[in-house]
Amino acid sequence: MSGKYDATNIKVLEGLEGVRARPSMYIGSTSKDGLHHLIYEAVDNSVDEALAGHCTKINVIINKDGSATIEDDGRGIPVDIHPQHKIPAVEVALTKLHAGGKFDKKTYMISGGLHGVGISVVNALSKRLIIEIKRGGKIYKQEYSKGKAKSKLSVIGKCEKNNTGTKVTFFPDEEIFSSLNFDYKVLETRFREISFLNAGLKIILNDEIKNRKEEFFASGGIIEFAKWVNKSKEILHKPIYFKREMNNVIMEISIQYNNSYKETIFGFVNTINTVEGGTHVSGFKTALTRVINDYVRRKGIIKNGKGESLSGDDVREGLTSIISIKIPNPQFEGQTKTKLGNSEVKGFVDSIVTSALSEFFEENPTIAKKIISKAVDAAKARLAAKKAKDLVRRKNAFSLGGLPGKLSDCSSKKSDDTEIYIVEGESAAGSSKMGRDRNIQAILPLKGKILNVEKSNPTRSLSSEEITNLITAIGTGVGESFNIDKLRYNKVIIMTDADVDGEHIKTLLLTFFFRFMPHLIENGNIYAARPPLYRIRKKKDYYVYSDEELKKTLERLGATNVTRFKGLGEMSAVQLWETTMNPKTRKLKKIFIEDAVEADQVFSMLMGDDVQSRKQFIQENAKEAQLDV
Ligand code: 0RA
Repeated sequence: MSGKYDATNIKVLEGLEGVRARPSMYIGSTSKDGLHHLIYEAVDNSVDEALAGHCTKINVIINKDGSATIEDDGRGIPVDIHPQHKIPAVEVALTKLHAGGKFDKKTYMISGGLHGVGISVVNALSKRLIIEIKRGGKIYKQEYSKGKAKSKLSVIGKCEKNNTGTKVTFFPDEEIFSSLNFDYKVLETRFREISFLNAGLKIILNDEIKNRKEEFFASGGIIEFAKWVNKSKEILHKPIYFKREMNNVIMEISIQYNNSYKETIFGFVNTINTVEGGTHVSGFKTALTRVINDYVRRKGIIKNGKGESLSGDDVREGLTSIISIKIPNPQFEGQTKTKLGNSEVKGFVDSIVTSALSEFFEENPTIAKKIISKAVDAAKARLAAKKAKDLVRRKNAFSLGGLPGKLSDCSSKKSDDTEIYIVEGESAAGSSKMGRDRNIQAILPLKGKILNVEKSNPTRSLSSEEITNLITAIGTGVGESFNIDKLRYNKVIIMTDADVDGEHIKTLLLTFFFRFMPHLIENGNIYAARPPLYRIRKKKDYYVYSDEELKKTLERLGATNVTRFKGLGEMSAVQLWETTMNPKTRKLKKIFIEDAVEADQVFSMLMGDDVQSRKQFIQENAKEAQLDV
């Protein structure tokens, strides 16, 4: 970090009380994300031990009693007395914040850990933590609570000398966290990622509550990652892979094109997903565009001779790429500290990709041709799409105020507090127009299912009427011409029936936003409305939003009178307002690209051509989808 005052400086000044006083500063939030961060933090410590070459397996258990256990087969945290602190080294690690230089930093050349805050933060935010260490033929144990040792480190047994490792079990403190439930899917996604990024490391996730268990292991590392991302797509070639090491920087890249229109680049720095990109990603992009254009020119592939180049977007259409670099001193920038700032990295990645990829193309002309012909097609489509877009713009310039006729706009022009509901079906649109707060809520009705954007090329989707209505109403434009300042509403709320059709329409819309306005998702502007599933009548009306809640409420009220809402259209304007639209009482689900990997998988599976995995996914998720979203 630079010389500014920031979280890192303050961390050094405070003790573990500081962590409890301001937990979000260390783990991002105290909601679901923060809760999961505790597990990541513990797992990252074990991954560090694996990076140092001493650990091959990490067990993560979600226990029935609400705790989580992370166990590794590393060397075991040292237990000898720390010379300055006069307590066992493990106790230092657990009770001293950011105990920098606590251990020989050389074993930690490359450190993962989202913010590298360490295991002491997990301890500080747990009402109880138990650590067990196997080291030197002995088994040690110690208990903690809210960051403080509750017992002395003691030997509780013996083991084989070569049987070593660390096991941490912690109970997140309900005084700190608003949610205490670990989410299998969230953990699954992250552990899969970690296993791809650490070839040969095995992570076993065992959820004792949901009775689910899975092993994540990728001997091929990021080669398998690229294959996994592309697994429901039609691929053009085997993954291209290279790895180079120089001046303590390790760079690994895998590249595999598929025949879709989407670009998927995942960048990682020390196994941290750099969602906002950074110098490693931009170095890669620059090199890719240059290498492909050079090759095209050298081989005289584009014959029209106008000297037109392929753009970056052209050469990245259908590209899946994983860039993983490991560097000693990463500098993270950006809103969520997930953008790599180290300027020296750009040139490093650029020069390595340039030489490695040129060489690869020379040696594999058939693959080179496939990739280039895809990029040339993309360039043609780009020009066609531009024409289509100009057409849309012209058309809009002639219509009233430029806004679609179907839009019932709100009266406020201040985009900060306005909302647009995108509503499925005629009757629901009618009730929502009557029930809404006209001042701030606009309604855009949708006619049935919008065009499936993944299956059509950009030119076609951008000229469909439902989509142009959506684009004009939202105001930002799409793709390269996207401009967040032109956003006409602060919240874009998708309101569909709580049934299978509604889910499908919602997914279509999300695909649209994901492909054409991903910034709106990142920026937190996209929401799904949550209409109630049931009404319970007992003296007054109660609305419930899930089956679980239904069970609880029926028990609590001792009621039996239940109506299931089949669709939004069944609700009156007043009911719709009270249950789903009133900002004071409604439930909204914010849409995140919490993990772009997962989202991409789901989107292509649901939208793409692979019918088999789509069916399987829907069967597995049908019930949950209705509850969660
Ligand atoms: C520093 C030194 C050594 C091990 C560890 C840290 C270590 C930390 C964690 C945290 C979770 N699992 C871990 N496993 C190991 C060992 C130094 C030595 O034995 O020479």
